[in-house]
Amino acid sequence: MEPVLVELKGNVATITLNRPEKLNALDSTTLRALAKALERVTASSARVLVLRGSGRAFCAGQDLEEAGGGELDYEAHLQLYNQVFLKLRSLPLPVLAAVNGVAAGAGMSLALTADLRLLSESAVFITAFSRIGLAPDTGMTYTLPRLVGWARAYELLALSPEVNAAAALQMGLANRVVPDGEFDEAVANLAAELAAGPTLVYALIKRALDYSAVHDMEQVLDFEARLQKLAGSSRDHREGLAAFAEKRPPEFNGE
Ligand code: LHQ
Repeated sequence: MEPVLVELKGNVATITLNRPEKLNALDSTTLRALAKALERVTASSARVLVLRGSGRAFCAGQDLEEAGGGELDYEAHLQLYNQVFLKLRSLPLPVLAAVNGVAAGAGMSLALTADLRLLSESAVFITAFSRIGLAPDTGMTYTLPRLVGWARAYELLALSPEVNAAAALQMGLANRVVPDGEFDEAVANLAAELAAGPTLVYALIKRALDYSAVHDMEQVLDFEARLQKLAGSSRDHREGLAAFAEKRPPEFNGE
């Protein structure tokens, strides 16, 4: 069975982690397949990427059987993760994590690396690292405090509680929560809405937010001005202005 599935339908790409019997845990083979899947999506004409898990989980993080023997060199192994997660973060197209079930450890990091998180009511986040005597990795110390603040991030990392969907929404880990029975439709609708948007601007929003996380206000203002020069010369900006003048909805194509 393929550990990672890629579907390209219209301008929506979907990558599905596909090891349901292991709650889509990540081993080296799956991570390499995920890297290839991201390359395929990059080379496609997709304008949005949906990430999800097959079966009842989103992703249970590092495959603990692969980690278990003590032979795995964690520092080297994390280079593989880091390449994949950085690639994901630097994708120009918007990335929607469709969190259909539990997301633990690196699986939670994967969801937090996405731009948006849509959760089913039965989804659960667990940082998990401290439960097995590990420090956080896979970008969790970058993404988590930026989403929930330092004090909550520390608590979630230290005590590793199960955060249900309602709590995730309340603390800013989730953008939206929908009943399980409405999940697939809600994912499809949000993906379609994003794919019909000014996707070049979405790429610039992501770059600007990541830049602002580690630069001061003067640098941020300069960076915004540079990005606005790009957006200002885009076809979608011309279309947005024309649509406003003609009192009609804009038709964006991401150019
Ligand atoms: C699994 C896993 C799993 C293998 C469930 N592996 N089989 C990066 C790189 C370098 C170093 C290490 O760390 C990292 C980052 C990390 O991700 S560290 C964190 C790793 N993940 C975890 O510690 C989570 C482990 N899993 C769990 O705590 C539970 O399975 C959760 C809470 C996710 C779900 O619990 P349940 O719903 O009760 O399901 P279950 O535990 O019964 O799991 C179902 C099956 O999936 C079971 O197999 P079995 O053959 O007994 O049916 C589990 O062994 C397997 N599975 N997670 N990470």
